Amino acid sequence: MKLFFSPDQLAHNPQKEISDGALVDAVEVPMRAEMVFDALTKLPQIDHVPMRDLGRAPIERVHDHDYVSFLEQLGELWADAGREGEAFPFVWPGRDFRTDKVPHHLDGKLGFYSFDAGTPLTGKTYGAAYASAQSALNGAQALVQGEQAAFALCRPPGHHAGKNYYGGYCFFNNAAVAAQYLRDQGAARVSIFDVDYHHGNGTQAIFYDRADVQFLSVHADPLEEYPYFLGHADECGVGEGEGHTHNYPLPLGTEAKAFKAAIEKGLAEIDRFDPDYLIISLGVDFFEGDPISQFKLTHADMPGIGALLKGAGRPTLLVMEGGYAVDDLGRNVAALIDGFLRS
Ligand code: SP5
Ligand code: ZN
Repeated sequence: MKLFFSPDQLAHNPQKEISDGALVDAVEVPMRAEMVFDALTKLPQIDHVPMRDLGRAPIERVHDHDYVSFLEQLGELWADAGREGEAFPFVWPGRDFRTDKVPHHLDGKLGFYSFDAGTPLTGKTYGAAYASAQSALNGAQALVQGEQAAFALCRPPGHHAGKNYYGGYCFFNNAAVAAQYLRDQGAARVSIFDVDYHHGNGTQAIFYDRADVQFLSVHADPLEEYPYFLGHADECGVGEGEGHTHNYPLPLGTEAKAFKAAIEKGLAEIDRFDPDYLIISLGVDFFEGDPISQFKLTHADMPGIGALLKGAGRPTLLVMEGGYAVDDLGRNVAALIDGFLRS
């Protein structure tokens, strides 16, 4: 299985994030990717291959041009404002506010293009997020060229990012960019199965009114867990997209049995949709040792999850999303991928 990853993705190196009302050490750090890379490249079936730059155009098939440019210019805007460290928004267009004008002031722009204050943004973020999206695009290209499976070691992650907003440690929606690329290369239908502890709100929003990209997500109940405002079971799509979004919220404390039962429900829907390609937004923050999550899957459960996902029987792109138990991250992802490859 081809593995796509660029060292440029490590440039986003935030020191702090806002969590539990305090400025604390960031959890979405470059070391995450290094741990996964080291563990995956030890598997004999894994082949780390060089990347091609497929450009900014496929990213802008999903994200608004002005949003992409804002991220590109953030470092300069932040320095011009005489500020240091990570940028954080603090004011958003809440209910009754206008969103038809982009503010000129940096604090207005930060609020306009984000949905949380938990995502540190720096002058190096754009380059890393761009490279992360290129990993996903290269993985999608490998499928078009006939590979049955590919792994895009995306970091920063993507599934919380919408077409014109960042949040949840995500800037470009790597899985969505890959799905749109596959459509543009001639695929009729693509499924995105989001198997991360958190709901993939950005991916859902991007494809909510579309019949060509099916979105499914297993995740912690949004009444109890981030991102709180999306991911309920009654969100099924709208217009042409009606019936093409499927959410499986699960209670805090969920163990492997219930988690796998939810995945099986999703797999049955994927079979009905009959996609040309499957993209798995994979975050191993469902692990019991994850510092910000509350599911109870063990290291021993990982191969079974991989085997279950392989059972979809489609050309599959795995796109890395969350997972913050850094010391266990590499071996958890490798165990899951080993289960995928063996079955
Ligand atoms: C890609 C991804 O997994 N993003 C997750 C973003 C979660 N951000 C909010 C984290 C809130 C953590 N609160 C629990 C802290 C435990 N002390
Ligand atoms: Zn997550």
